[in-house]
Amino acid sequence: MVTYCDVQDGYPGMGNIDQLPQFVDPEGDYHLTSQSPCIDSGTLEGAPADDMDGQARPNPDSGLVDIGADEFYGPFMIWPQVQYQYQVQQQ
Ligand SMILES: [Ca+2]
Ligand SMILES: [Ca+2]
Repeated sequence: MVTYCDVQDGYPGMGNIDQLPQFVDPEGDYHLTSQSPCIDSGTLEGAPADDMDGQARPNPDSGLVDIGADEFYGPFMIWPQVQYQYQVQQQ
């Protein structure tokens, strides 16, 4: 039974969507970006308490779970090296 998943070409099941997940890198970085339709489209039912980063879900606390292995916390909390580069460019 597939529910609350993002499936290419769609899939019957409650909560399933068929949209580009807007991964950071579809070739290997399956973190969600802020534009992802997966954000807050999932369900706590059957979802692990932590995402693949070890971050608690759902985020925000009273909010909804994101579809997929990642719970979106904002890019600067996920990738410290990106934040570092951003700060360097600002100087
Ligand atoms: Ca969320
Ligand atoms: Ca995450």
